[in-house]
This record gives sequence, C-alpha cells and structure tokens, in this order.
Amino acid sequence: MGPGLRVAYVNKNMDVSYEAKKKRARALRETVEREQRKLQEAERETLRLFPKEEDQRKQRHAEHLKKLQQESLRELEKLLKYRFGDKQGSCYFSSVDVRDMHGSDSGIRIGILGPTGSGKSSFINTCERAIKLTTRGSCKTQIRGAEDTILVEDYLDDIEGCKFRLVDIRTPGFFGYSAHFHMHNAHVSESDIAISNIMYGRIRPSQIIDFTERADELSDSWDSDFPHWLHAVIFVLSVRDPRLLSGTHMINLNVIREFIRSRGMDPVCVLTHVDQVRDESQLDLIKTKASAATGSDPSHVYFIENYHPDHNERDFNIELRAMEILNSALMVGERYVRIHKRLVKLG
Ligand SMILES: Nc1nc2c(ncn2[C@@H]2O[C@H](COP(=O)(O)OP(=O)(O)OP(=O)(O)O)[C@@H](O)[C@H]2O)c(=O)[nH]1
Ligand SMILES: [Mg+2]
Repeated sequence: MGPGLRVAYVNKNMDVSYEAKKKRARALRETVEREQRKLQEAERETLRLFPKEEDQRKQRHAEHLKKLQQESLRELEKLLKYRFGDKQGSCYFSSVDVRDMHGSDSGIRIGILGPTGSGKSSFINTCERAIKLTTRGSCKTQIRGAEDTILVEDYLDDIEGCKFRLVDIRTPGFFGYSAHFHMHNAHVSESDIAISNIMYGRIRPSQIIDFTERADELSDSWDSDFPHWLHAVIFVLSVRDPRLLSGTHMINLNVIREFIRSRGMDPVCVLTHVDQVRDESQLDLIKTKASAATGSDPSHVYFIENYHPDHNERDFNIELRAMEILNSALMVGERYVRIHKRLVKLG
C-alpha cells in the first residue's frame, strides 16, 4: 500500500447510541404495523367490493357455461327449423328439380359409417342428446351382431318436422371385407353391391340382409326413390385405432371412398376418442391420415369426445361440436343433391 493511503474499517453502528437504535427499531416496527394495517384494510375493501376469489372463479365459470348454453340453444333452434336448401340458399337449386326433397319427410339422410367400435352409435347418441336435450341417447352401443350382415337403423326420425336423419350403418367386418375384395379384385362387384344397397337406400329400416344379396332391383326410374338414398356420409373413425396411422384404413376404405367420391359426394369425417390422445402433437398427422383414408376435405374432418359412460354429464362443448358436424353434413348433403339432380337432368 502506498504512503498516505489508509484503509479504515468503519463500524457504522459504533457511533449510534443504544437509545437511537431502540428508536429506530420502534419506528421500523411501527412502519411494518402500519403497512400490515394498510394491507388488511385493502383486503377488507376488496372483499367488500368483490366476492371471495373462489366465488369469483365460480362466477366466471358459470358465466362461461351460460354463454355456451346460449350458443348451444341458438344452434339447436336453427337445426330444428332446418328446411332442405337452407344451407346453400334457394338460388343454388334454381336449375334443378328438388321438389321431392322439399316434400320429403326425412329430408337429408346422413349415413354414419365406420369400423366396429369406432364410436358410431356413441356419436349418434351424442347428437341425439344435443338435439333432443335428453340425458341419454337411444342408440345401443357396443352391441354384437353377425359378422356378415349390414344393419341399418334411422335416428332422429321421432322428432316431428326434423328434416334430417342419422342412419346408423352397422357393418361388422365390412371394412376388412371390403379391403379383401379390393385385394382380390375379382369380387369388387360384390362389394359394390353391398355399398350400393346402403347408399341407394335399398335396405329398409330394421331390415337385415347379407352382404352380397341384392336388396332390391333398381326401379324403372332410378331417381324415383332419391329421398330414400343417403345424401351425405359421415365416416366415424377412432383416433386410438392403430389402422389409421399404419395406413390400413387407406386400403380398407378404398372401395367405399371411391364409390362415394366418384358420385360427387364429399364425405365428412369424425374422429372419436380424442380424450384418449396423450400426445397432442399427433393430432395433425391423425387428421391428415383420416382425410386421406376417407377422402374428406381436411376442413370436413372433426375431432370429438363423444358422451361415454365416464363422461356422461351435460357438456355444451361436446354438443356444439356435434351440431357443427351435423351442419357440415347438411351442407355437403345439399351439394350432393344438386350434383345428382344435374345428372338426372342431363339424362
Ligand atoms: N372415451 C371415449 N369413449 C368412446 C368415445 N366414443 C365411443 N366411446 C366408447 O367406445 C366404445 C364403442 O363405441 P360404439 O358407439 O358402440 O361403437 P360403434 O361404432 O357403434 O360400434 P359397432 O356398433 O359395433 O359397429 C363404447 O364403449 C363407447 O362408450 C369417445 O369419444 N371417447
Ligand atoms: Mg354401434
């Protein structure tokens, strides 16, 4: 250290007297007490102005639910008032004759197709609960049937004036069967018979037929039974089905996808069991695969958690999603009607 320089250790409290320290401590205690009183006062004021935080949270939740419920009721009202043509507007059909559709009691018939256990019946029940405001749907889930039969059943036909139907198409084994046909090309025509029986409404409600049995001969005028046809198709696949990502569904659905697309119908695809997806980053890939397998435009691919035994309490999000899907099916259904009617006109 150089000359003239010193290091001094300063005890900064050395020159503070005991009395002064006591005074400072008292002042500090008083300041703390004052601040605490201020905080308590502010808290009391907050509690006076607002309910407790938990109550606030509940209130916010209740308001959110109320909004969803209102939205859900608005959508339901629109669906119950739905008349054929509402989605596309009357001009859309100006060049074709759609009197049969206007006069039809059943309106747009939406076929629900998909592999066994994919959640078709549960989806129908979810729609029923949304449309009928009931606590359970009437479609039986997880029922077993003979492997080689197609069973068709109408739903929503018990609502007076409802201008669309959901048609549950139980085809145990059909998708594997159809793939088998496809791979052994010789039998494709048999598969086509099964599909046309379904699409052209040749299987009457509750009738059971064999795959390859022709249900009905084509009537003289092939358009005469048009209101009975399926006008839209919703493919129901489960996100937990490994055949989706492996590409097997791409093959399984080949025949039916081509049948539908070649007739100008845009299918809708519903992906169930979304509550069981652990890795949300998979959703995009699942959607792409489902779109390719079903031939549905990606904008017509929807994820849903159906009502199921572990999720049975009313959920407006579920019901809103179901109604969104129904609206989408009505939209593509009306489009298909015009395509078909134009073909009829062209002869
Ligand atoms: N967690 C969950 N379970 C579901 C969902 N959808 C359906 N399930 C359950 O999946 C099982 C099969 O559903 P179903 O509706 O019977 O399937 P399906 O397509 O009608 O089957 P088949 O009539 O045999 O062709 C049932 O146990 C349902 O409760 C969903 O979104 N989430
Ligand atoms: Mg079923």
